[in-house]
Amino acid sequence: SRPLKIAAAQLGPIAREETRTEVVARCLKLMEEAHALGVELIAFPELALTTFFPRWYFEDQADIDSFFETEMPSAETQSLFDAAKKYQMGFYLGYAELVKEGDTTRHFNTTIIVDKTGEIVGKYRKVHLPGHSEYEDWRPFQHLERRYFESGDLGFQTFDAFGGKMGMCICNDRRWPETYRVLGLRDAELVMIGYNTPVHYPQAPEHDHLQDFHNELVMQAGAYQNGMWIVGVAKAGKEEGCDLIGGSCIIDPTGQIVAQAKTLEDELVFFEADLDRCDEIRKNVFNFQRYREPENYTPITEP
Ligand code: ING
Repeated sequence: SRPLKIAAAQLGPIAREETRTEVVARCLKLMEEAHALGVELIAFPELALTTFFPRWYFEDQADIDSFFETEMPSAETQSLFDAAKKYQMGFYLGYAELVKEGDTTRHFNTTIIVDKTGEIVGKYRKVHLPGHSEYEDWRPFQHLERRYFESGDLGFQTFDAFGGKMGMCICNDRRWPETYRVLGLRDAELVMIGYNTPVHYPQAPEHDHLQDFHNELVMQAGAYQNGMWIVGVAKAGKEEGCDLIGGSCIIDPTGQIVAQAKTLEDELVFFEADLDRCDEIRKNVFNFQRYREPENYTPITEP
């Protein structure tokens, strides 16, 4: 067996005026609580350092860029890296990444994996960007990820860390089966997924009551169909008037939810995983080598 003590660090609402320092203090509190449990890897939500700003329309790029990080670690986030080293606890963290390449500036919805020594060992940039790119006045709130971010250019990769193969994706990515299959084909054993998911889906309000069901459905299916552990981590609660689902959870390779958040606030969800349990699935029902028939799947990669 390859035991790994993991935790989802669900965050409650982050107010627009809340500073990064105040948010980091909340994250450090969860890391301290996790340390008492012997946690080795803790996962924070998508865009964990600020309020979910794509709910608003901005025209001034400076206003938009105020929500982005130009360096990681930065002065405000260094203490997370220090805590990783002090507690021997790695972390997954979501943030808005601003990249200067010569005279062009790029914007990504990004997550990193930091190991127990405080080193960044993996980076991912969100591929599936939901929502829209222009102001739509019929919506009670906007969802302008397609205005503020570029689609990720790093693909779905796995990273050797914590005694296994780690994977990442972000929020809407978790709804797309291709995400899990690519990570599974790259031997991911544990995939971390931060999310900000409004209860209200303006285009189909008749589905609002299904948000928690769909959240669990897609991650449980992904875990089972690819024989991987999944850690889903919400930014939850009523954030600037917008209700976000919670339901942060840890899912085992059979697709069972083994631990789940009970509140919509800052809450630690803990479990001791055994990475070897992926074999129960990957050596049997989803033995890709033996049972996959890729010559029948070509439409999946056709644009
Ligand atoms: N948020 C949502 C998500 O994919 C959404 C957008 C909500 C899509 C509900 C479909 C239904 O969970 C982000 N940030 O992707």
